[in-house]
Amino acid sequence: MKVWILQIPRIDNELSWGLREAANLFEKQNVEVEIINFNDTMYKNFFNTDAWPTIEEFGVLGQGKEKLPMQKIEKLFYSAVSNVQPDDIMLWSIFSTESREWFLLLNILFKKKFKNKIAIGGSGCRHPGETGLESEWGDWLINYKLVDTIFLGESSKTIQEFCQSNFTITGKMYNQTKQVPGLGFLPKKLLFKDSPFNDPAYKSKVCYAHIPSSKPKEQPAVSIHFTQGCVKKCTFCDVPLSTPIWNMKSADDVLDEIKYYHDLVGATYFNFQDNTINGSTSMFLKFLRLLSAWKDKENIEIAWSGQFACKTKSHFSEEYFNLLAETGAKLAVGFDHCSDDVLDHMKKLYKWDDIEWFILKCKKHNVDLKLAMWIVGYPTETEKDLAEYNKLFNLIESNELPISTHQVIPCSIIRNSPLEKIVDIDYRQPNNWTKDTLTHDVRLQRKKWIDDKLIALGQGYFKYDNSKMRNSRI
Ligand code: B12
Ligand code: SF4
Repeated sequence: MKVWILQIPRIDNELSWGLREAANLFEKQNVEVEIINFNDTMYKNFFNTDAWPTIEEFGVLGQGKEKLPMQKIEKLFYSAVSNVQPDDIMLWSIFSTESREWFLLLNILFKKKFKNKIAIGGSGCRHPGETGLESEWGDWLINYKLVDTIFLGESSKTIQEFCQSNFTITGKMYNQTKQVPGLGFLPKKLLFKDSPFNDPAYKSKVCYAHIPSSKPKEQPAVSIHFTQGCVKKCTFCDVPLSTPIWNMKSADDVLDEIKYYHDLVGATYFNFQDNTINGSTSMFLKFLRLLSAWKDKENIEIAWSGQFACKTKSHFSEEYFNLLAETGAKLAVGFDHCSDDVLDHMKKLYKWDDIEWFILKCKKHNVDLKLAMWIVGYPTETEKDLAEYNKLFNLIESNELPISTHQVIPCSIIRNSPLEKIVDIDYRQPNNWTKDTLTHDVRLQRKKWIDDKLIALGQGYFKYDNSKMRNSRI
């Protein structure tokens, strides 16, 4: 008996890190695993062909109406799964709900010819989080017998339980452990599963926020977990709902994992897949000190990237900024707004003054702000609040900022979040919510105003060629 994990098509051509972790968790239970990278197959066969725009749009929520080159896709798919045996288990990796149309299509093709048990898991299977769609989606899949088992969210315990039940558990499985679970320390063979797909046109198309652009070709982008959940409860965010318990590993444990990957494959670039890597200021500072001392001892250049929280000035020291720069930090920061009233309502716990100070400190110390994220159309955002974005534009005009890319995201309303109570929303069309005069169209106009300004100011933009992809959750 074998477990097959299939990577369904997604926006980029990378194999998801969670899928590798899942494969490793099965192997730890002595289950034989094989990965089918069907995403890569799609890229290799269709990228830069006439069919590509249709294929690229197909996975976007609500847009799967175009005609796909079905005959060729079917042929490629049946060839990819041709070695699956009747008693094997098929697992589908759903990285984000954006790819659910792909899941449905491939699952239906699979069901036509095979009778195997099917389970799904990945970050697109969360509980309850987002707009609540995941959970409902899960119920729907189970009702229509499209899947037998669903792994919602973090799966270190549930995969183990599933194996120990001899793969008989059905329905939705969910856990969030109180400690950071035993993830990571992946074997070498799982690190080099990256796509060999190497089209220069593709490279110029995608701007990675999480992957250092200077990564040497032969090195894998190694990912590491430091934390789970978040210390804050910002009103617009799904993390407090989908991963309510905050955990952080010790700085020493994380350094051990870094050393492990350095010894194993010479890795010097590390992506942290956390929601907030610096939730605990003291633990994170300890980590930076250890990391800096280690790279000095080894006499190597390193770089790392992660989602980093802006905080009030008192959380940062000169030493902190020096360490960020020395260890090659590439930070993705959700500053989220320029209006203090909106920041207060969001429960961000800092003000514009702190944001400005933080950005200028990064400039002074040469800390790379790889991505700055901004929210537009927050339910309480007035015209006056919106105009506060001029403070950002003025800052950009009078300084050369260390921000490589910006991303402006219209606010979405997470089910069961505090925002749900103050807007009019029908979750069958969750992006179409209103709050008085703040309609979908108004939010899009406001986004366009900020987008245009940033582009006119020559700012880098987090952009896929098909920018609809980035807007699909508006
Ligand atoms: C890194 C990241 C990215 C990177 C991915 C880089 C890469 N090559 O992998 C980039 C920037 C490209 C990206 C893009 C997007 N992302 Co993103 N991303 C993340 C982030 C920060 C980390 C994901 C990760 O690797 N975690 C570490 C792994 C180990 O955890 P995991 O994936 O959850 O895996 C565990 C379990 O899920 C399970 N598991 C995983 N796979 C499988 C498979 C099977 C079969 C089983 C049984 C179990 C299993 O086991 C693992 C161990 O417990 C998460 C937020 C977060 N902190 O998790 C958002 C997140 C996954 N992204 C999200 C979204 C929405 C997107 C975009 C759609 C954004 C957009 N509108 O463009 C795109 C879509 C990309 C796509 N579909 O192709 C959402 C997904 C929400 C949802 N339910 O759909 C998340 C959760 C953030 C959020 N809260 O909004 N993203
Ligand atoms: S700090 Fe970031 S991850 Fe944490 S709740 Fe706020 S938005 Fe979400």
